[in-house]
Amino acid sequence: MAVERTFSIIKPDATARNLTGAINAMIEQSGLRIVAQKRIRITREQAQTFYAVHSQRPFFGELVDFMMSGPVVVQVLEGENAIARYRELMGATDPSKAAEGTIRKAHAASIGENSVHGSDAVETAAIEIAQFFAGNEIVG
Ligand code: RTP
Ligand code: MG
Repeated sequence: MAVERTFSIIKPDATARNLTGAINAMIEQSGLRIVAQKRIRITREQAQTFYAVHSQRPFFGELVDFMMSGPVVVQVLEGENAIARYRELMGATDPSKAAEGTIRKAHAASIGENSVHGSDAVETAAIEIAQFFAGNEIVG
């Protein structure tokens, strides 16, 4: 299996509740390695670009406003099969449908405010990492 990198965001609902460390502990306990991390405020333009795939969905405006509503922690996670493993650790988009032991089951408030983002494919992971990190900010 290939060593991959995936892009993660600890979203504003989680930073507001001081959960960065709790979520990072779940990430590290799963065996994934945090190889880059910074706490930032996302601009409207960054949020719109990041979620452009959802621009025609009814929740797009709400999603962009939410992502700007407080600090986020952007991260690069590394490990074998990291993209699928992190999606599994995050749990379903709707926390009421997320499995026991997942980040969203443990911490997420609602389908909109669901605590974490993770890339869904190799191509999107590369694009998302490049949107927020320079190569020399990632230390594997
Ligand atoms: P993400 O992209 O953030 O990792 O989440 P995901 O793949 O599990 O879900 P996706 O379908 O890509 O949706 C992106 C984000 O949009 C918000 N959302 N709100 N109100 C709603 O019905 C609704 N549906 C999605 C969530 O924040 C979701 O994570
Ligand atoms: Mg998604």
